[in-house]
Amino acid sequence: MTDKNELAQIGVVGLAVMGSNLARNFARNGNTVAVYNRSPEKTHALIKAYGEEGNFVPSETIEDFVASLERPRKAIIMVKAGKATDAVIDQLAEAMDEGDIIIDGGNALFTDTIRREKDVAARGKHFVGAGISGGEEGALNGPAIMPGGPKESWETLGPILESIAANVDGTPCVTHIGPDGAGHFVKMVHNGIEYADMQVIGEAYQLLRYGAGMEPAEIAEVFREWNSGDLDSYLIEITAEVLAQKDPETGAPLVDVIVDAAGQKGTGRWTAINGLELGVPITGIAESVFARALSSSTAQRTAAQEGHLPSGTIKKLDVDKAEFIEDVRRALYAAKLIAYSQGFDEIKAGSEEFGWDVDPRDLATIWRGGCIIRAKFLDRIRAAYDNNADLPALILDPYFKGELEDLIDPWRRVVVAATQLGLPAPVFASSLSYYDSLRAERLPAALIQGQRDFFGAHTFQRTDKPGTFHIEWSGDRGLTETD
Ligand code: NBP
Repeated sequence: MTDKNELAQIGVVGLAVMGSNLARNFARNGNTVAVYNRSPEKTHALIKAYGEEGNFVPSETIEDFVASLERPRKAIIMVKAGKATDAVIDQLAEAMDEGDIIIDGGNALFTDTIRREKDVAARGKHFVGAGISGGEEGALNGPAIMPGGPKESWETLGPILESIAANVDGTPCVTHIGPDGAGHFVKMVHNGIEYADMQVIGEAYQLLRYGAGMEPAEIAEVFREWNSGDLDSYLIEITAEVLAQKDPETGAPLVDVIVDAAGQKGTGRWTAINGLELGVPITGIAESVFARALSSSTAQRTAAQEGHLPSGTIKKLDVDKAEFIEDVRRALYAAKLIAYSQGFDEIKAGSEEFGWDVDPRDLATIWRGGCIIRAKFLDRIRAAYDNNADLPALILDPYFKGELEDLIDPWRRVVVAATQLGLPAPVFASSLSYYDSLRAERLPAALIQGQRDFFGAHTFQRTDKPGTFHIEWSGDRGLTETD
């Protein structure tokens, strides 16, 4: 139904797949929705196909669109991230009045959101950068939403966003994350964790397929079974679906006809870059981004295969298949746990750096539904932060520590097996090194400090007394204390 005289509670600008699904979600949940797209064809197509789903108010100019909103006006931008977002923000800020709210629901880089919030605030309007996860399906049926921006905007926006968000046990998967860029920041880290989660699933598949010699359909059954235990999650569920799928053209397993070069749109890369900038060791996420880059390094991969790079001695799997499958499950669980632990470390560091006061419990709560990394496991993460909001690392929570008792040996066995089988397992292996580094009483960083002092007089600290020291390497090699 459309009614040009009715004022809308919310508006959506940008009616490609995400925007039109989000607009339908608002309408289906009883909200009157103003809709506008730069090229009017998309607006017409939406109304023609889905106009009966609820109350839509279509406009062909941004001025009409703004005029069709009730005050304070609330408009969500769902256009291509980058310049298009800036252009639409400018148009909306021009046409809107003081106190109106502009929401960017695209995948913006959080530093852009910080800049935009300042600019829009200087023009007397509110700006909310909101991370939206769940893809097309989530936008239509209930995404997880991570809004940042001023707290007052949340008071106005909260009920309407709650009406369309996913819902788990009566709790909507949306809450105010923190000021300015906090929402887009946590959405970025969510996507980084998603990269790692997908990669560890991929590594488990690779080991079962080429280590244990299992066929995709058989592995699909294993994933189905895993989905009923600790690993119960959307990504494990869809993995079973993908592995069970046959290519409609050839009848071969679909996974065998898909080119093994993984794409990326950039949010995983941003997470890794930000981890480097903040000095947070998010090794699982960074390795996952590199693993995708390596998969797409076609020229090097071809040359390496044609050039027959030596493999060394490759062993065959010499353990019972059922035991190996269970070991792989546990290694996957352990590596996934590390990825989440590191992701939450990055959120904590970002929150401190930018003064956002993000509560990790909020994320563990809202990520339980709607988003791509939704998993039963998030209930455990929430409980961990409920027990201790200042956990130094998620893996130090008593429950997860207890889980690691059962995971650590299988995890070590799987990394050894992958090495002996000559199969890549970058996140399984690097996460284990991260874990052992955290546990190690002494790290080779002491030697690195010695090297740095040798070539650059960078000084070092001693284990036995306070102060800053230097060795006169090119002189008498005596110890001097520096200021
Ligand atoms: P796209 O990212 O493909 O963007 C297409 C939309 O942007 C169209 O409505 C287009 O209008 C509009 N647009 C462009 Br391009 N330049 C514009 C400009 N200068 N002024 C006004 N409008 C402009 O759409 P999408 O895949 O629906 O994604 C929307 C946002 O949601 C993106 O930021 C994306 O990163 C994010 N997101 C997507 C997913 C997903 O699964 N696809 C998930 C989560 C978040 P036109 O019709 O006139 O060309």
